[in-house]
Amino acid sequence: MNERIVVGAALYDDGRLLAARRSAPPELAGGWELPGGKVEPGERCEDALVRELREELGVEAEVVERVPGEWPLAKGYVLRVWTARLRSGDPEPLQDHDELRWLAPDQVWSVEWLAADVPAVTAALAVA
Ligand code: 9L3
Ligand code: MG
Repeated sequence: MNERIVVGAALYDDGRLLAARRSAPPELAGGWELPGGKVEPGERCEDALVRELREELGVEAEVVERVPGEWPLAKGYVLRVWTARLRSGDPEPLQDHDELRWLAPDQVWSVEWLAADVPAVTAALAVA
């Protein structure tokens, strides 16, 4: 069952990791996250991730590999993360974000990640 799973992408291009600043909801606004969102009933996690990146950023991405681990979110949701590669398009903040930033390895901790994303980013860096 894919109930209560949120998928996030450690999306890489040219060795840099994409961080997205949330503009909604108010309690998360201003925090940076790995882009993604809720898996729909019956949807594969990897398909949800590709769909979310298309909807939120207007890009086509390829899922590369699962980042081991699962991180708790509000309301019983959990965050699972995959590394992903940009195939086409230039990410734009189309939904729920007001800024995007490509982070070089030495810049990864220069943004204020959401609490759940801190361990997720740490784990993603370990596999990338
Ligand atoms: N969330 C946290 N970190 C992330 C993502 C993609 C999502 N990297 C949280 C924020 C919301 C919930 O999960 O509370 C659902 O995300 P969305 O569908 O609003 O993107
Ligand atoms: Mg989202």
